[in-house]
Amino acid sequence: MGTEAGTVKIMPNFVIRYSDDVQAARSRSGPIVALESTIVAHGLPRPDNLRVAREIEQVVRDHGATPATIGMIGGEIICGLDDEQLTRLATADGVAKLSVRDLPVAAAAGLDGATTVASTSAIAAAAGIGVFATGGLGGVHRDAARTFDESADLGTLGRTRIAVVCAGVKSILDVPATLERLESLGVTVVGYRTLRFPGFFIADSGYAIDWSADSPTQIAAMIRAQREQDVGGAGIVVGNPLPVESQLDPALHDETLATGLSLMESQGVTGKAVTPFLLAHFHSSTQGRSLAVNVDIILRNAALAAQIAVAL
Ligand code: PSU
Ligand code: MN
Repeated sequence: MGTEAGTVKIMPNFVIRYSDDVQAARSRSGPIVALESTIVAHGLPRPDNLRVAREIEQVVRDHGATPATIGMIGGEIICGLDDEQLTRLATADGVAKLSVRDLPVAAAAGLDGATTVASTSAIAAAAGIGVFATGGLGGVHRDAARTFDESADLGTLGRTRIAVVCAGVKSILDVPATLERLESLGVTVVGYRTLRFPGFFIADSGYAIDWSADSPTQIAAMIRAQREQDVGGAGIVVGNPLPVESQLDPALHDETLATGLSLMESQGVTGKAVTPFLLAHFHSSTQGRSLAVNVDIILRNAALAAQIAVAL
């Protein structure tokens, strides 16, 4: 990384840096909800991304919790991005997509970066934050038997104590294979008022799960039980489905996914570019419908996550 002429390069500090708000909430053991920044930098199109990032935080506040949006600024892990930092990640070009394995490299290079479900979970757990809200988890991709493409979100949740409120895994993925991997990795999966695994853009993925919870209090009890039992170190996935009337039209969904997958193949898109590519394809080819659904998903998850954090 070059340093611009005339600017003084300050050596970044590699410990997690907390905003005043988040630090105050941590000191009084107040309710905090972790939020990721990849959804802002790479998952949602501009200029909606910045507006939505602010709305997510506001929903958390409206439900009585402190939002802690996590990301990297100039090599420092920030827990509780301020508005200027959030704007920087939402609008700057070249913001890196950072999974857990990228954090040390990006820090040493002094980069700006957005954190995924994997890295946000790991950082939140290290910060003592128990609840995290996102849109949809990463998982096993549809051609994983050939490509081995499985999101690091899964492995990280297999070893990180965090409750992640999500609308299941992204519907661009192989849902049954992802559910199998979550089971192998020992990740708890609970439906919020449902025994069907949510399907992200679609209310029901078509697959059943073993457990459901009826209230934020019940989910908070599960989190507390895990801490007090102290015999498991994995994540708790809380699947919060969209109401059917709010989902993306399933026919439009399947058609858009099919064209997206074939474009991806013909353009040779691989690795960490796959998920942003497919989401961008949805957002650009559904006249804003998938975007509206995606925003709805995130805001609903932020509200439930805040209720759980308050109940804890
Ligand atoms: N949920 C969304 N939009 C997103 C993501 C989740 O509604 O953009 C991001 C999360 O950061 C998740 C990442 O961790 O997509 C998965 O990327 P990959 O498949 O490369 O692991
Ligand atoms: Mn991948």
